[in-house]
Amino acid sequence: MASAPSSTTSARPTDGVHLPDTASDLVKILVAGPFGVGKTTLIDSVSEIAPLHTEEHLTEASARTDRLVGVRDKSTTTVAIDFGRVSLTGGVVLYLFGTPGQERFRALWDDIAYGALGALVLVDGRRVDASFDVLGLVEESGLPYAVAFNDFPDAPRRHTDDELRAALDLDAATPMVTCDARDTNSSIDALLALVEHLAAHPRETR
Ligand SMILES: Nc1nc2c(ncn2[C@@H]2O[C@H](COP(=O)(O)OP(=O)(O)OP(=O)(O)O)[C@@H](O)[C@H]2O)c(=O)[nH]1
Ligand SMILES: [Mg+2]
Repeated sequence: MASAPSSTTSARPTDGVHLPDTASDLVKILVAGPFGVGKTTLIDSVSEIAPLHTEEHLTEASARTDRLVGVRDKSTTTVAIDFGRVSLTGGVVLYLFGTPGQERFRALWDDIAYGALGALVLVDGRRVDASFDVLGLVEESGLPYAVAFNDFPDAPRRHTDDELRAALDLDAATPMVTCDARDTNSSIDALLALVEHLAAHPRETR
């Protein structure tokens, strides 16, 4: 797996509310991925402000709509967006918008993606195919992105980087890192991999 930049380049502001005086580049980033992959967890782990969540309990009523394969222990789900903010050194501030993971929220995608400069796409190594739809959406929207494989303990380790890249049909330039969304430094490293990619491959129309 490609290694991500060191998280020591991140900076947390002091009061957890206001932007640091050094803030110069404010960037909207999507945190995308399938149902239950860890989007809410990642935003929680890095946000310097109290994150906004729109969690609701999963009920029997949604059992026939939501694919619970691989995420049977989940009791809540995001029904609109997650939102958080993290400041990096160099004046870059990321506004993180977590997308809902379920197919029935597809209609929200264009609105949530509006104005974003890039996306961090989370992939669950236990069910790689669950990420295909989201990757398709991100590519369709022309957003540069990085892929973060979330480190679930029971994920199979039998695939090489090349095999995973081939399975996801990733360009050679697309960053691919491993990540534990529960861990702040690991999550920041994944975001830094994306930011470095955005700096190296800016979108033509912004
Ligand atoms: N081991 C491990 N567990 C994780 C990781 N990321 C998330 N989890 C766990 O996976 C479960 C689901 O995480 P969520 O953050 O709710 O996933 P989500 O993508 O926001 O889910 P939806 O909004 O319903 O699509 C939680 O119990 C997390 O603690 C990870 O990187 N490693
Ligand atoms: Mg969520």
